[in-house]
Amino acid sequence: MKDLLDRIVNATVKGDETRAIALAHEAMAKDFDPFKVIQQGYARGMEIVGDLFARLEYFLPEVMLAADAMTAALEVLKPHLQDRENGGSSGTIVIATIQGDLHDLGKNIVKVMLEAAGFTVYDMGADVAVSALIAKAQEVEADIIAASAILTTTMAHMPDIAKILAELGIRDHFRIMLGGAPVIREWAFQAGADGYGEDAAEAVETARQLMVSTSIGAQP
Ligand code: B12
Repeated sequence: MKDLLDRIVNATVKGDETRAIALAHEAMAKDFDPFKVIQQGYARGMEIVGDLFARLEYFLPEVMLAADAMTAALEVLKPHLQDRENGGSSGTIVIATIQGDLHDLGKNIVKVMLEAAGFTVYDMGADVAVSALIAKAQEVEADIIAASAILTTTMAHMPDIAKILAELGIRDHFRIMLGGAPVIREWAFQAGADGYGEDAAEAVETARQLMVSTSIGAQP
């Protein structure tokens, strides 16, 4: 499996969409765990792309190619993820990247993994106002409001979710789950979250716990 994961990381870093798709098919044909393939393959590749971008060795076009390669491969893996789960919906989640923030790759991985775990997920995309996120959650009677922030500047909008829900008198109608690269656990709970996930696997674990927890705003 290690060799295949290395090749997936490599294809993602190179932004080779054709190879990224072919490798996703190969991994499924060999019956590899699609969760591992995403986390240790494509997401790992994007981390490396992030480092290269930070070191000014990669620029926008390379980053976008890598992102497209990963997104295309996720489409191949998605049905296989769903195959492993059965039964009805585990719960309803509204997810978005917070306003001012266009980074949606991490949020998309989280969404795919949550769907694979049986959740019904309403994805509002990126750059979504907190008020719109809350309105959607009310409309679909969501159990969980999940928000992603990748910029330290946009993180600042996250506490507004709990604040506005409280002002509307509906704080106890929803669980809040926060995540994204600059968001750390302690900060998330201070911002009023009920749950946090460092990566997509933890996001799924947290969402499952939130569905059975009874207290709102509980500390970890
Ligand atoms: C790709 C990228 C872009 C792409 C985004 C494409 C897209 N569709 O997403 C583009 C080119 C558009 C872009 C633009 C910009 N970017 Co940019 N970008 C990145 C880059 C290289 C990778 C981010 C990424 O996708 N990582 C991979 C994903 C899989 O990881 P992730 O997002 O962290 O998600 C995981 C976890 O955080 C978690 N998670 C994520 N969301 C959620 C949600 C919940 C609920 C939970 C539980 C968990 C969870 O699970 C995910 C999977 O494991 C980073 C560099 C880096 N090292 O990260 C810079 C980076 C984030 N960008 C940065 C900046 C500054 C910008 C720009 C301002 C650049 C500019 N000057 O124009 C603009 C801002 C545009 C905007 N308004 O948003 C800075 C941010 C600095 C900061 N501290 O705020 C970074 C860190 C680069 C740097 N070193 O300077 N960027």
